[in-house]
Amino acid sequence: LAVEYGLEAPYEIEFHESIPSTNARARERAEAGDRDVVVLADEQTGGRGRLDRAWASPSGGIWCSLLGSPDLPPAHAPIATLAAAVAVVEAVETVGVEAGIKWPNDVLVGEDERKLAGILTEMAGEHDRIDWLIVGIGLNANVDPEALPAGATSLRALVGDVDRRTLTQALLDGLDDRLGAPDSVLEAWTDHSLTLGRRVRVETQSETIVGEAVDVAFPGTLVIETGRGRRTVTAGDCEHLRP
Ligand code: BT5
Repeated sequence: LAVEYGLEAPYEIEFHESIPSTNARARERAEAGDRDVVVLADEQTGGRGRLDRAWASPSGGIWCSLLGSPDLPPAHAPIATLAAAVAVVEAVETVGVEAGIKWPNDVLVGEDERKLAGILTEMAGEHDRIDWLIVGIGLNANVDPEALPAGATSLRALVGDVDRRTLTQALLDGLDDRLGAPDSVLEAWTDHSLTLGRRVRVETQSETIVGEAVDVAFPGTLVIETGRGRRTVTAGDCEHLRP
C-alpha cells in the first residue's frame, strides 16, 4: 500500500487504511528503535490532539506522523511544531487555500478562523540530543465539515476534493526542508502568523496571561505585552480576543 501511495521521501512510508492513531503507531516504531518513518492513514479511530483531546479523523483526511531524529537539543523541539505549521500553510497554498497560523500549532482559514489542520509534536531525549521526534499532522482534506467538530473546516468545503498524494508529497517535502533549516522557520512562521499583533489569552499549565502578542522568538516562544511588562510562553492554549 505504501508503494501504491507512491510517495517519494527519504523515509519509509507506512500506510494504513484505518488505525487508531498515526502518532501512537510512530511512537511504537520509535520505541522499537526505528527512525525516518512516515506513518499515514486514511482514517484514524483514536486520533489525539494535545493534552489527550480527541481529534476527529474521518476517512479522506491527511493523517500523518513523521518520526525522525533531527539534530536538535530537546529544548529546541518546539521549532518543529512551528516548522510543521509553515509546511501545512505552504502545502495548502498549492491548492489555492490561503491559511494562517495561530500560535503555536493551529492552521486556520477565513475571517471566522476555522481550523483546517492541527499539529501534535512528541519527543524523547535528554541533555543535548533528541532521541526521537514525532511530528503529527492532521489536515482536513477530503472530508465533510459535518464530520468535524464545530469551528473546523476542510479542503473539500473550501476548494473541493484534492489529490491527496500530491498534497502529502508537498507537505512532506516542505516539512523536511524546514526541519533541515530551523533558522528559516521563524521568519516564515511570522509571515503566516494570525497571532502577532492580536490581543490574546494564553492558558499555560499554571496561569493565564492576557495581552498583546508582539513577537515570536526561537524556538517558538510567544512574547506577550501585558501592560505590566513582557511575558514569554513556550507552551499553552492561545485564544485570539476581539480588539
Ligand atoms: C491539535 O490539538 O490540533 C493536534 C492535532 C493533531 C492530529 C494529528 S492527526 C495525525 C496524528 N495522529 C494523531 O493521533 N494526532 C496527530 P489541539 O490543539 O489540542 O486541538 C484539539 C481540538 O481541535 C479538539 O479539542 C477539537 O476542539 C478540535 N478538533 C478535533 N478534531 C478536529 C479536526 N479534525 N479539525 C479541526 N479541529 C478539530
